[in-house]
Amino acid sequence: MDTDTLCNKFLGSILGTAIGDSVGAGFEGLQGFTEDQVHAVAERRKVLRYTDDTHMMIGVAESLIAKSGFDGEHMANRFIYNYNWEPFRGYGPGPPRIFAAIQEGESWDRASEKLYLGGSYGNGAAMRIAPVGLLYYDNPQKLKEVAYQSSHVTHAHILGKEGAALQAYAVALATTLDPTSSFDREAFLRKLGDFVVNDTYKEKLQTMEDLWNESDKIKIAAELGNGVEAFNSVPAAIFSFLTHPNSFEEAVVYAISLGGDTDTIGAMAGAISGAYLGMDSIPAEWLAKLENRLYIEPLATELWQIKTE
Ligand code: R7I
Ligand code: MG
Ligand code: MG
Repeated sequence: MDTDTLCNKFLGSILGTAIGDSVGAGFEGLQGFTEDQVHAVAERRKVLRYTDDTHMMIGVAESLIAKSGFDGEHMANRFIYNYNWEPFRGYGPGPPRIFAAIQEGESWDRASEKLYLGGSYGNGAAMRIAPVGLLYYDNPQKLKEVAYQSSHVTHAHILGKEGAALQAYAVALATTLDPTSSFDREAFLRKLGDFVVNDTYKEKLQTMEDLWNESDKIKIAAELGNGVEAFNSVPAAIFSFLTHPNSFEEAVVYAISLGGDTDTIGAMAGAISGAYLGMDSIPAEWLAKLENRLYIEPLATELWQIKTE
């Protein structure tokens, strides 16, 4: 792959996260709305404002860039710094409690273990993982290691980490593929199944085989999940991409129309689709309205520079 194409894919995945998040944000917690309504909201909005999903993805990217790789203490401090500036971004309940504990002296790699019983399995680690999927797109073992480590800052539960690793790997696989060749859905799904170790995720991936032609979104949400848990949202995002591989807009709008945790499922579908199709596939009128685009976009090029220098 030539380096310009790779750069376009990095941009597509980073901006795709932010677009999916900000278009989906208006529907969080809702159910039973149509794809037309999603299109209409995206068009009507003057500014597409993002939430914690993008805000934390920015933190992951900033830290990977500053350290040319993973540094847990640095990433934790970056999350805290960003949160303290903009606490209003709709964070889940866990991360702010962890940030407070670290600021009170707890070590960055222990604070998350005290949340819930054995750590959070919320989707907060998966929603922000695109930069890890991109930086290690050609090294699945390292990708898994860094996905787990970066998750651990806030999500110590194995299902939270595994969901993040699976989402990162989907971004990575999408990055490796040429979108001008025909898309092999079964091969993509098989690779995800071989990568993931946890049965909860293996079973969700298998379930997809029976859902390719299912039009009832309530049934799809019931089978794959559309909630705030990593295992109830990463599969839905992957499924949205796999059923709409050739259009960023269709993949993201479909993901959001599944309802529930719409900003997050939209963000993760956008990350995968953008990594496959590249930034040029994202509707220009959406990109033009994205809050802070001028800050977010260079993060993608800086990650690409680290990768290609
Ligand atoms: O995962 P997290 O950062 O939340 C991300 C979500 C996304 O939808 C964002 O868009 C934003 O809206 O929030 O926050 P956590 O608090 O770690 O986890 C989210 C939720 O998952 C928690 O509030 C719990 O409801 C649930 N959860 C658990 N419930 C029981 N037992 C996570 N871990 C557990 C658990 O171990
Ligand atoms: Mg959010
Ligand atoms: Mg959400």
